[in-house]
Amino acid sequence: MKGTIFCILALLLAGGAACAQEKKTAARPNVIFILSDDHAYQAISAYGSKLTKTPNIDRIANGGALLYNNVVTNSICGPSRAVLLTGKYSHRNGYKLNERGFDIAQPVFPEQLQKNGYQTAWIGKMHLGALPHGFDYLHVLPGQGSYYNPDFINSNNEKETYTGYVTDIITQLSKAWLDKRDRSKPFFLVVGHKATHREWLPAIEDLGAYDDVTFPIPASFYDDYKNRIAAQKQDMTIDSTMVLKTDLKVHVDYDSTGKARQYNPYTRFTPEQKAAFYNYYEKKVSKEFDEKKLTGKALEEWKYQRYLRDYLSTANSLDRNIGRLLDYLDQTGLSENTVVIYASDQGFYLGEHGWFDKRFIYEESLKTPFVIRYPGVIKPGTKVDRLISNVDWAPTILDITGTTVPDEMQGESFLPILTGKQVPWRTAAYYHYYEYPRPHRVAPHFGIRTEQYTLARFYGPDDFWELYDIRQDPHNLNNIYGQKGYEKVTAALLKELRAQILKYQDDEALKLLEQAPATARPAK
Ligand code: SGN
Ligand code: CA
Repeated sequence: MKGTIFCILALLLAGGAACAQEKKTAARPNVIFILSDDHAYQAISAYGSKLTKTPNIDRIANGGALLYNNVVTNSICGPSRAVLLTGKYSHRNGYKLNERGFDIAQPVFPEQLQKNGYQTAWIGKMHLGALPHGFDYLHVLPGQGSYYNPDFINSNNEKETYTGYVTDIITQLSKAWLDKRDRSKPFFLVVGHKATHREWLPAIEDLGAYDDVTFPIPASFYDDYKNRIAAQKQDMTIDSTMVLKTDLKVHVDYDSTGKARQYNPYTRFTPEQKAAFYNYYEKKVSKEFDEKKLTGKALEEWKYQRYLRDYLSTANSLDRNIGRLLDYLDQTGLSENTVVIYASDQGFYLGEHGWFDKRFIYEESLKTPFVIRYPGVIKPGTKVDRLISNVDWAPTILDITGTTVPDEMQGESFLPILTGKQVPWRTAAYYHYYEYPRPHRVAPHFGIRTEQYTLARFYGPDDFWELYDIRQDPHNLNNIYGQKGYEKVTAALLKELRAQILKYQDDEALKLLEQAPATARPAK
C-alpha cells in the first residue's frame, strides 16, 4: 500500500522513472513453501552433511540464502505448523500439544494473502487436526498420512485414495494445481511432505540406496546424560525405543488382521509394492539380522546404520521431488517470479545423544533447515547466521508479498536480513516445549538460545536448570548451570529469559519462573 501511494506521488511529481523502479519491486512474487517433516539439517549437503547429498535442496540454497540458525519455538510437528500459520507462539495460538489440534477460529496469514489478491493452496501433509481457513484449495493427507497409496482429503473432508508413493503424488498434485490455477493472480502454495517422518518407508526405487555406506557414529552417540535429568529419563533412544519390527522392518507383518490392520502401513500395499519390500527387507535385511545374532553395542550400532539407511533413502525421494518441482518452475517460466522456500517443521536427531525424534531445546531439534530463493532480490550464496525463528516465517512471507503484517503477530520479517541490510535483530530466541509424557517422555521446558548460550528450565516431573556454552559444547553435553565462574553469564541470561517471557507474554512460564528459585540438581 505504502508503495502504491509512493508510486502515485512519484508519477505526479517526477514522471515515470521512479514508478518503473517501483513496479519492478512491487510485482508481487508467487511463493512456494516446501515444508517437510522431521528432516534434519545434518542430512542436507548445503548444510555440510557428511551423510548424503541433496542436490535439489542445495539448488535452492545456492540460488538464494541458507539460514544456519533458524530455531523453532516448540520442536514438534502440529505446533510448529500452527506457529507458521499464525506468526504466534504456541501459548498464544493455543496449539501446545501435538495431538490437541488447531483452533481454526483464529486468524491465519494466508487470509491476509487472499485479501491482498493471492490465491492460496496447501497440498500434502498438514497435520493440524482441523482444516484452517485461508486456503482456496486444500488437498491434504489426513493426520500423519501414509507413505504408500495414501488417502487425501479436500476442503469438504471428502476422501480420495491415490496409488503410488506419497512424495511423488504430492509433487504431481502440486504441479496439477499450478497448471490449473487462476493465472490472473499471484499464488501462495504450501507443498507439505510426509517425508522424512517415522517409520521411514522409502520409495521402491530407493530401497538399498545406502547399503554400501557405513555411517560415522556421532560424537555424542554414547552420551551418558550426566547432569541432565530429562535426557536421562527420555524415551527416544535408538537402543531401546526404536522398534526393530515397525521402525527397522525386521520381519514385517505384511498382513495383520483386526484392529492392528488399520495402523499397519503394509496392508495398503499393492502386490508389486509388497514383493519389492519383501525382497529387500525380508530376504536381505531380516536375513542379515537373523544371521548376525547381535547384542549390546553391536546391535545398537546395527540399528543406527539401518535407521540412517531408511531415513536417508526416504529423503532421496524428497530431494528428487523437490528437483521435479524446480524443473517445472523452470520449464513454465515461473522460476523468475517465484520465491521458493524449503524448510522442515523442526530438526531431528540422527543418532546424536543416541536418539531419534526431536522435542529438546538442544541443537539438532531446536534448529531446523531453512533455505530460500528469491531471484533478483536475495543474492545467490547468501549465508545467514542471525537467530531466526519459525515465528518469523509468516511475517516474512507477508513482507515478501507486500502484505501488511498484523500487529498481533509475535514474529518479525527477516527479509531485510536476507537482502544484506544491517538492521537491529534479536539476540535471543525464546523456546517452550510442553508435550509430556507421551510419546517420548521428554519433560516440558522453556528457555532461550542466544548466539553463544542455551539456558533452559525443565519442569513437570523434575524442576531443574541447564546451561550450555554452544561455542565450547556444540553437542549440549556439558551442563554448566551452577558451576563456578558462570555466575555473571547466568545472571545475564536469566534476566534475558525473563525479558523474553514478558515480551511474548508467556504467563505460564512467568509463574514457573517466579516460584521459589529452582536450583540445578545435577544427577549422578
Ligand atoms: C508419532 C511418532 C512419534 C513422533 C510423533 C510426533 N510415533 O507419534 O515418534 O514423535 O508422531 O511426530 S509413530 O510410532 O507413530 O511413528 S510429529 O512429526 O507429528 O511431530
Ligand atoms: Ca515433524
